[in-house]
Amino acid sequence: MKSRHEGFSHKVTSNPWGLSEPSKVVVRRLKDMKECFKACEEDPETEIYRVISPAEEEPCDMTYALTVMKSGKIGDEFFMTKGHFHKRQDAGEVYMCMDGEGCLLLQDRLGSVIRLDMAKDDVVYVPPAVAHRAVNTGKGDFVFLAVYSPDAGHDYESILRRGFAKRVVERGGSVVLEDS
Ligand code: PAN
Ligand code: ZN
Repeated sequence: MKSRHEGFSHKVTSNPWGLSEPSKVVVRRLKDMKECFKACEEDPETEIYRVISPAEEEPCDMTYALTVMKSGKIGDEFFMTKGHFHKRQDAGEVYMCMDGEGCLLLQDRLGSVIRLDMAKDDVVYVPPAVAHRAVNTGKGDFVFLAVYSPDAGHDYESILRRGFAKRVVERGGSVVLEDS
């Protein structure tokens, strides 16, 4: 394995979307995130998204991960990520949209939410200390690269307990942000 001090690189591949080797893949299915959707009658094995990241284990100060989210809905809610705060309060992140259309929900510790739309070639800064969730509102895969510090840590529990105050749903063919 190459040392991280030598740098590392990957190709973002399309068709299918992914990262070149050496990389690892985590698949999130409906059964892994039932608490996130209001309805969950769909097949628990339904893949919602996958996260592909470098396979190297050596510690480093920056890394990246590619998220590939399918298009679809559970009930009236668009496919989305679980969402998390970073454990480190000073750790922000940059998202770059490679394909598709969607949005990011950012929720602060007081529960206020903003929605930032994202489409191919958009770059978005996610500030520290906000929970962030990506939502695929388009008809194809929603693909984005996240660049962050691996020691930021992912805190899923805090936002799961409280929940996002808004959800992204389809109403009469339109994408709508409504109170949870
Ligand atoms: C992203 C997310 C990725 C999956 O790389 O981890 O999109 O979302 P969840 O982690 O909420 O399941 C990121 O924000 N990293 O910090
Ligand atoms: Zn993050």
